[in-house]
Amino acid sequence: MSASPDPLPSVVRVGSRSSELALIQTRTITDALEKLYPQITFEIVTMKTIGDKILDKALPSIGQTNLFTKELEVALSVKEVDMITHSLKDLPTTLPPGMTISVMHKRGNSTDALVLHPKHSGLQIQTLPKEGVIGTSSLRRIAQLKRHFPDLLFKTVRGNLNTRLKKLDESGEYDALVLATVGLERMGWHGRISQELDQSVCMYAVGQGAIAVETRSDDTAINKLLLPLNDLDTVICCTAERSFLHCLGGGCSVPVGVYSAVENGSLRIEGAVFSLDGKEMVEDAITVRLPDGYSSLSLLDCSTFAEKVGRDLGGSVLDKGAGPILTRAKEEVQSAQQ
Ligand code: DPM
Repeated sequence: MSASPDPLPSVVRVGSRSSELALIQTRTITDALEKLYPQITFEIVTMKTIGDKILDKALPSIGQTNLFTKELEVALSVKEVDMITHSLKDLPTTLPPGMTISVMHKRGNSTDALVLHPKHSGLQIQTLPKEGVIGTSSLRRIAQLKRHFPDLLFKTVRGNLNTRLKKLDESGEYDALVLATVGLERMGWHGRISQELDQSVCMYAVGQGAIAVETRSDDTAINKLLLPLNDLDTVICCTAERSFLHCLGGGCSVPVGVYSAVENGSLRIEGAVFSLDGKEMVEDAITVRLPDGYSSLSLLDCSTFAEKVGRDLGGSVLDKGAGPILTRAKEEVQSAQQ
């Protein structure tokens, strides 16, 4: 006798941060679910995280890895909600016990973008005035941009996208911001993108551009419901990237950049570690043929494959000396906090 299928719930509660961008991303997920399961009501429950509440500090100096996820994960663990959505790049590589990523939704544009103050309209990062001030608190962006453009200056900017753009336009403190292209696109602000920075200028953050859904590992009904929302190429690329970062000790605020793509039946992944001043860099890349007929493999098999590729890349940058660079970067961040 076969086991009876798990009954479908009639209401599913979806936890989300309350920023406009977080809600747009959450609705992307609930819209897809509503199409698949018209009989189920998906209810969005919003909450604020530490990362939303502390707005006067640069992210790395708050010194916690789950800034944007903790409160949501608590709600998930006590079953106030059945699933939570995040930007994948805000999800630490080690999740709390009993939690799992059940969806990596099709990745959008993974690059970073330059957003200029209107007075610089027509310029590019290469042509900004000497000592132009770039607003960002990402160690990854600062290290890479310092490396390529040693004459630029950097200043922390926090807050949600709306706040940041307002600060750029009105405070007079910044000549430009660097933000994730996908966030600007999702907000409908494509017109503010002055230049997309390709990986030769700024490698992106692990998981950037993809939306993730986190659930309780033992919630088989919900996890099964979510399966069709996965995009296989996104799962392969992002799993490899996360496995690479995990090898390096993880953390959302680290000077680590990646690039990955599934092309012509192969997975290509590039990864790099930078000193905070951008002067040192260790990088490597791996291209591996995907297993034959990979598109009919299970998600688990694809993840296992991608994890190994990420680990191999992590091992090879560690062999080349990435460890001490990262340790020093972490020490510098800590001493700046004191
Ligand atoms: C993480 C970083 C930043 C966010 C660090 C990094 C940027 C912080 C800053 C891990 N999370 O990228 O090196 O610029 O001060 C964040 C954004 C998005 C998700 C905004 C952004 C939207 C893009 C996406 C903040 N988290 O990066 O401009 O969903 O991938």
